[in-house]
Amino acid sequence: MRKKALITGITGQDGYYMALYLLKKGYEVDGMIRRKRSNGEKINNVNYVEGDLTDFISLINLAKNKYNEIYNFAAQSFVKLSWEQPELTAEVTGLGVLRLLEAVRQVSPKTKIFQASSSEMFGNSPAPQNENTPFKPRSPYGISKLFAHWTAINYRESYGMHIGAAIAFNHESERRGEEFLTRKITKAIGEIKRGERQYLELGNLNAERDWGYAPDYIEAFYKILQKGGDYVVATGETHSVREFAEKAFRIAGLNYKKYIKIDNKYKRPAEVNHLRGDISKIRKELNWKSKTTFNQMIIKMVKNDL
Ligand code: NAP
Ligand code: G4F
Repeated sequence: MRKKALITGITGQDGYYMALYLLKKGYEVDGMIRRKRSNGEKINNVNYVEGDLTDFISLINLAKNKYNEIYNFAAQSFVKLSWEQPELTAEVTGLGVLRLLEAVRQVSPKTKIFQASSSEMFGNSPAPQNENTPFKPRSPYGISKLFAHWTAINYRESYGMHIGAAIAFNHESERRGEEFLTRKITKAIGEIKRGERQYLELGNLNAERDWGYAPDYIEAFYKILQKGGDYVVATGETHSVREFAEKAFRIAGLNYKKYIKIDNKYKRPAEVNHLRGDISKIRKELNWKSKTTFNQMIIKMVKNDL
């Protein structure tokens, strides 16, 4: 019989790639959306179902489908917004996961669950960060993700539920939301090249991230769900915001210094300065490492937006 999976956050970057990955493997895929819209983008062969992480009843009703696997990508995932909407972020990104786990526990406790945890939970804990690094979140988003992460561990330990969590470092792609740094830059480069804008405003150019390519990470997420447990998913390399901008503009034949202006409104009340993942555990236990290099990823993203 075909396995049946539910993907929450199907309209986001990771939900999209996960749907394609599971369909290719022969799964029946349900995608949870907040409300059916006639003009929303649809992925062929995905069955769209309504639900919201803030609404327990909808989650109970979905759990009644007794999925083999649930991939939870739904979240208020934009760190900067989490200072402006801390309560909503805690409600969706934190408590939403508790609601989902509790619904599954009550109705379909054998369903295997994947939780998208985040390297933002590490805050400024020294790099390289691995599964044993202390969590010191510095944003309402990081705090909410940490609540969700500990709740996932607690449901695993208390009720024996099968739960896999990726402590995922930043991952980007041509489908990355336009508010996030990398896509904001590649989109602006396309606009500058077409003469639609003159410059780009950014915040802190000194922050450093371990940026990977989202489609590579989907395979890791699948493996993590099958095995259960907590795994760092990263590349092991770090680069600054300035370096990303410099390379991306250079690929388009431009000098970034001529186009970037600093606007303090894009700076955060507290920054995570340096993220670099230690992927020893996932490499050893799940035989996974990312394939696409930093340069290859930037080239794909820039070309897509030109
Ligand atoms: P994304 O593009 O921002 O997608 C977020 C998804 O969550 C959207 O489909 C959104 O649906 C949905 N959502 C928001 N509020 C919801 C609610 N109340 N109920 C149900 N769905 C809701 O995020 P992403 O980059 O694909 O990331 C996927 C997951 O991984 C997120 O949980 C994120 O926090 C986590 N993560 C991402 C990264 C990364 O670098 N990408 C790294 C670590 C962890 P709408 O279209 O309706 O808004
Ligand atoms: O692209 P960002 O907004 O991603 P951030 O905050 O690292 O969060 C992403 O990765 C997390 C994993 O660590 C996920 F959990 C989370 O859901 C999300 O996907 O910002 C990257 C860096 C930051 O240091 C930010 O301060 O870029 C810096 N930055 C500088 N100027 C900017 C800007 N970020 C944005 N979005 N916009 C700017 O103008």
